Amino acid sequence: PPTIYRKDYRPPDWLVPDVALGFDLDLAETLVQADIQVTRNGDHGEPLRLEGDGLEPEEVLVDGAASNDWRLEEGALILPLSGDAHRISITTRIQPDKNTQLMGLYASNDMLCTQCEAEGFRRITFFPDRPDVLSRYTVEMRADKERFPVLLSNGNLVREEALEDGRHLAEWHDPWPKPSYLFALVAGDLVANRDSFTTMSGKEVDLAIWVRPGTGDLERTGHAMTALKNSMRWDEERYGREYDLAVFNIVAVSDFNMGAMENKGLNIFNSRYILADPDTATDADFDAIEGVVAHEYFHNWSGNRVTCRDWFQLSLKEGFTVFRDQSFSADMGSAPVKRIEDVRVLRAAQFPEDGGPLAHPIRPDSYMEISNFYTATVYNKGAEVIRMMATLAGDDGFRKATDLYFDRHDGEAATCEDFVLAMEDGAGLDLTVFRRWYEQAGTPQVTAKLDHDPQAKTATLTISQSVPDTPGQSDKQPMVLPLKTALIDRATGQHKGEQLLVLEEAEQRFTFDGFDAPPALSINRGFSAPVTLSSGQDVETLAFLARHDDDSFARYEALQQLVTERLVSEASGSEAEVIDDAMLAQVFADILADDRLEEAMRAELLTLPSESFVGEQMAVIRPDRVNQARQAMRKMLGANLAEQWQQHYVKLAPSGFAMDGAARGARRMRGLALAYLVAGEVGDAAGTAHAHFEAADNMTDRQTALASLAGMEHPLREQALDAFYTRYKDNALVLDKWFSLQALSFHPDVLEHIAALAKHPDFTLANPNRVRSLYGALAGNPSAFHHASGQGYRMLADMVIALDPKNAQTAARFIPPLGRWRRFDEGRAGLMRAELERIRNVDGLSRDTTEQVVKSLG
Ligand code: HT7
Ligand code: ZN
Repeated sequence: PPTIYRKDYRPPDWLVPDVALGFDLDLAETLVQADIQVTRNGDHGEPLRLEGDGLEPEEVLVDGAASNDWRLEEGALILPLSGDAHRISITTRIQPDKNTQLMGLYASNDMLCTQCEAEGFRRITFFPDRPDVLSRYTVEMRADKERFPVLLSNGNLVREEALEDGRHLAEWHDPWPKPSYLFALVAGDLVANRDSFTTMSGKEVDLAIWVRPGTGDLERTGHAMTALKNSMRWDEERYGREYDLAVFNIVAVSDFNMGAMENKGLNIFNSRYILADPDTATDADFDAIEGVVAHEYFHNWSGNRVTCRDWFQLSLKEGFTVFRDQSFSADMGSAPVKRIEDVRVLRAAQFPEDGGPLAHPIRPDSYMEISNFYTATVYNKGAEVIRMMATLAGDDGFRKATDLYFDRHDGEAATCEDFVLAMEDGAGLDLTVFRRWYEQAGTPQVTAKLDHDPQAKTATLTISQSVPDTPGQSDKQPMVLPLKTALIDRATGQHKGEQLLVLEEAEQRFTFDGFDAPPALSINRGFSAPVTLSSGQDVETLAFLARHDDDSFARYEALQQLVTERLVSEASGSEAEVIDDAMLAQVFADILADDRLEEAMRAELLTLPSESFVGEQMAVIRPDRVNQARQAMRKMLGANLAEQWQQHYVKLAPSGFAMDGAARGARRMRGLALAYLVAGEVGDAAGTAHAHFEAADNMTDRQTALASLAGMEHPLREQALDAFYTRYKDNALVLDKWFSLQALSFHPDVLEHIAALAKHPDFTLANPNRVRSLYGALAGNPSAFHHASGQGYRMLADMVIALDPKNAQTAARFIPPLGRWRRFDEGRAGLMRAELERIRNVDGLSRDTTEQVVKSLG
């Protein structure tokens, strides 16, 4: 496939100020009538190019007269035009129920819905389908009233009419000019949870969350509605952003390639990010729903009112919006816990990407298929880059800068550079060097060394950085790294205040006065810069920080470092000085006994780093050895601290169900205590887990217990799995959990279980959530995926080959785990490569999967 380069950007030759769309909707065949006003943009003789993907025009009119003077080129319709302004009318016919790619107009559970970002609109009609062409849309929808009683599109409803033959019509008008990727329609038999919101200037907005009737889903929309109203208020208070239409609709659909979509005034969601009640959704699901609802709502300003000039600028809307949703969730719950979770996600998904064959800057220079660039780098590292600018600007400066950005670019398609300029002008910063974050891929490696001079009573901190080579980029420049730092007195546990050290060079020295004794170094507090940092501090210092650091993130980090260094040393057979069992158990015991800690934070501190994270720290990843070392550590901590876990387990037993922060924290900590009791084989572990399962009055407890049981060779395992299946077999989202937790288990036969689940009558490649529930879990379970036989790799590759012709986007997302082959021992690397080659050799492989496979093979 051809490569598209950022440097080749040219403004559009033709603009489209107004669009009128007519749809005669039906599952099998939909007629699309597009009337577009086009105006020549500048002085040139270029024809009008309207992108199309799999379309044939039935009729083309220019200013009302039939025209044959057009041609199709790579799917696009090319139309020479003599004047500077014309009206183009094009008729196309599409088959929604044959659309398995879930891009454009498609059918899901007898409902019709759209997904247009990034390039799906061209599957509906011919159009300059690029984000810098902004148009006002009027949409007329006609459909059978019984089968499609609800007809929704962007903006405001302006007309509704009954038609002949049981059909009806709805007309929607969106007054805000928008790019085609924000177009949406939904037609179906739906019911709504309705509410309203009064904006800061007193305007009333009708809110509705639409779901399928008769499924119990309507009763599961309350949490999403609360999240929506909280988001609307928060964006007013924190960013001064008010909602700008009289209605805000959300529709939940079961078949969706990603999480959700921010179409103007008509957000479309993967149902897993809308539907929740305590019986079917975990506390983590509730949090994810709050975060995604907020994310899509916040796009109304960061993405819709100010959109992207081209897809290379994707992080302009996504990085900024992730930062905004992270800040919102931090404000709604526990900010320190949220920060740790966000860093866990970054380290799990983005750091490996940054260190692998698919590494790219947050503003990529080129792509073959833009869908492959909805990545953890663009989203999560993009958010970290915004966070660093917010740290450098301070709260007031950041707010001034975002106000300036929204004022300057409202109604425009902007660039990342526009955002940085607004930061500079609004907050009075010089971001010349900082811009490298947009240009250079790779996670900076930072070394910090603290020296103490007893005579001068000074502590000198030497910090150095380097940015590793990544595909197509070497010899990188140093980055700007804002490092929040404190030097903690070991005797008192106090420090003289946190300082923001800004590293701009490859190496810098900072000297601090007034230290009689060597302090403990607390650096990158709050994870103020997205780097890997080694401070070379000894086990005693890290144990001290794990017990006493007043920055929650730094405290967590110290304990993670202690545990990770020990596991890496065991898995790689190194002789490094690492924490021993007794000391580690003592640190855990002290944290278990620390009565100032919130339970959620205690659980966060005591959760071991994942096998994948530990593996990533090794020169050559040995998944089996990491698994052995980590399981042994869990067992040791479970058994040595049995009494303490037991005490917490009993103390945190609920007297009834509640959803407040304290109750959720207690559930989490109690679940962790159960996991350690099971790992430590304390008493009748299976009996305890089964009792937890049986007593559960909510999905969080039920899933925690079932996940433990799923890893056991015990008759209670099957009993509990069967009971769960029987109870929830009609709820697709809960059944996804049933697939996932079996595939993620520590059971010795997990691979056979996964193979059997792939043949289960409830498994289907047609539903992306179901595919992810089984194969995402396979790829996320190192013992299964990296089984020395190569069977895990083979299963994943078989699935990709089967899925690619049906849903290329979802198939391509499973390539990166195989693309990590260079990090593994020779045997595994060879097996992984062989599977990539097998996929590459498939005839007719999609552009999406081809790009990922070719880049992964290198
Ligand atoms: N902006 C949305 C992106 C999205 C998407 C992209 C490609 C294919 C399907 C998709 N569905 C949604 C999601 C978001 O970041 O809000
Ligand atoms: Zn987004």
